[in-house]
Amino acid sequence: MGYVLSRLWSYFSGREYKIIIVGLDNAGKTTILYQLLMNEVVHTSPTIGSNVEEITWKNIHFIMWDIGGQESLRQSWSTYYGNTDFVILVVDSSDRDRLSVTKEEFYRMLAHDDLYKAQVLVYANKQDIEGCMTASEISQSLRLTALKTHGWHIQSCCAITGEGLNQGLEWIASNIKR
Ligand code: G3D
Repeated sequence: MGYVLSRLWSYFSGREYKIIIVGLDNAGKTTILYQLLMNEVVHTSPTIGSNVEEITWKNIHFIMWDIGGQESLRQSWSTYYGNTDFVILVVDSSDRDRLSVTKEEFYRMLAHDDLYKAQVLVYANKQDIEGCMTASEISQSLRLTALKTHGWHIQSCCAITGEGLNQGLEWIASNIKR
């Protein structure tokens, strides 16, 4: 279903850029999507399947897919990959225990043929939580500097306040391949 919708979007909306938002459950993906959309915090519940929203930012049109991150749903992530311009990987910076799982899923995803052209923005989310990992720690753990196959950028943020989210979009906007 997600794949079909994504193909339809890309067919009918040539000047829109497709972004998929991935990450483990509870990372803050849905909060980020709706913070970007409405600039307000919404009460979220675990994403079953996906949420999709159209966001216009500085006259650039994005279609953003927020894909459920629970273990049972991760196998279906690849059905959303077609025609993706950017991947936003959301990391819960306070969740040290599962960073290795994020890393595993991240590299599995990047190896997929449908994502060979996609660039990656990593949001190091939940920076408001005391003792959380810094963006630099996360970058090291994910071995981002060794990633040569895809353009990437890491941005610390707090989805609750919205801090850092626009800087991430700035990076995306300046790396769009028209
Ligand atoms: P998901 O879509 O990745 O599964 P959600 O994650 O957006 O549903 O967020 C999961 C929980 O983390 C939510 O709390 C949400 O409010 C919280 N959250 C998201 N971003 C931040 C952040 O930057 N800081 C803090 N402190 N919390 C954040 P609940 O309590 O509703 O489960």
